[in-house]
Amino acid sequence: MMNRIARRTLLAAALALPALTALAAPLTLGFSQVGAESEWRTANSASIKAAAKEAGVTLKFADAQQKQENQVKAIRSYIAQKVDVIAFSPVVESGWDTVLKEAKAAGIPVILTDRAVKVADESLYVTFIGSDFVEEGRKAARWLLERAAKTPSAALNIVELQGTVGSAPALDRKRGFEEVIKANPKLQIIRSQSGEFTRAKGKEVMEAFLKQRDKKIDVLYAHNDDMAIGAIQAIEEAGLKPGVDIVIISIDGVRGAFEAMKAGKLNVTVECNPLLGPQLMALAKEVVAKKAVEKRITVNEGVFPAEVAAKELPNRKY
Ligand code: GYE
Repeated sequence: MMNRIARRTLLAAALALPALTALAAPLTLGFSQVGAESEWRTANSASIKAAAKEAGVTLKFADAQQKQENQVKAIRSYIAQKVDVIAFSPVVESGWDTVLKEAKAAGIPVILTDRAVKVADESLYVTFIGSDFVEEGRKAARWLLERAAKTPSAALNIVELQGTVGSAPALDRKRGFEEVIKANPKLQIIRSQSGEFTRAKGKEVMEAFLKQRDKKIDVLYAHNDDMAIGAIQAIEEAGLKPGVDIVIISIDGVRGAFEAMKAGKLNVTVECNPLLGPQLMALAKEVVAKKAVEKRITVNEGVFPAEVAAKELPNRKY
């Protein structure tokens, strides 16, 4: 017959078993991606998928095709599937309160990646990992201020291609840029419209800007490289030299931008790092293990003018 100690040990082991299995079971992460609108986004999705594999995380991944309703649907389905943690890159800033309350009620933690949300109750998400978009806008404008200081006589009419309407990067990149250009009254934004972060739309809107001949366009500020690349085509088709006749500033720092800079068609790109996968997986594990994490995790980024493009291109990872 088993003695009391042996019985207790057995009992303790049996009780611990479910906990152990839970520990050993791979963590399931439900991720709702914005879409596939840009080179940045493609690199971001690839990073998340590769990092999940590497970290042994079971990833459920849905592409929302730039539609908030698709993201809400994906998040609801992750709740129904009882995933361990939900992460998403919100296409726009507002309108998330209801679905995030549902996740909270289900006890599923939420991590924001890349883009922020505006919610009344900040406890609806655990943490946000991504870039400081206002600072990116400021960096773009500082580069222009310095350049303008070298040609003091020039009037500098700027056209702006904004990102997706209502998205954090579009709102913040506009705000940061406007804040800094105020220092020089010659820098004026004469037209500003959304190019939805895509090449096709960037080209289309730039064509429309070029057709309005009331004022000369000196500078293009594009909220991402893809729209700048689309606009470069429009500028060339209009018989002008991009990077020379019109100074072009954009954001992201994707390979396509470095190639355009090497060809002398783009003047500067402000880096925005899409390789968030490894950090996201580490965070997801910590959050599921109920460890305390920072509410806001930012990414370190640089500014790359055309002069360094050829040297930097081989080092680029996206
Ligand atoms: O700059 C743009 C993409 O949210 C930082 O989204 C991201 C932006 C990026 O479509 O290219």
